[in-house]
Amino acid sequence: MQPSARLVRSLRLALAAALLLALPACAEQAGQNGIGQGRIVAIDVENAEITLDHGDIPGLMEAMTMPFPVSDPKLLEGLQVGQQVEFDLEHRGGMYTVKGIRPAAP
Ligand SMILES: [Cu+2]
Repeated sequence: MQPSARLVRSLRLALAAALLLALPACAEQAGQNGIGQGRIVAIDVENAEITLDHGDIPGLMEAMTMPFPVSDPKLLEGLQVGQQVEFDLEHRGGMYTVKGIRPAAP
């Protein structure tokens, strides 16, 4: 084997090893989603926030009353304090965000 061919071969091996090592760093942690049910305690359109007295959301959190940021303040239009709702919750990077909300089926 000529020296140049050997060099090319070891460079290829080094490149392949570097690509393999770089792969796990590219995998971004995916968000977790859940659907919750509860009652509206407060609505804050200005701060795009809703406070919900919600039941257990399997895999995300137990029952409690807490404020949630909403992804779009328009989601709060037409909702009323005291209303029973169903909502879509996303958990990503330690943050809980309401991505959708609708009156609960009677
Ligand atoms: Cu909660």
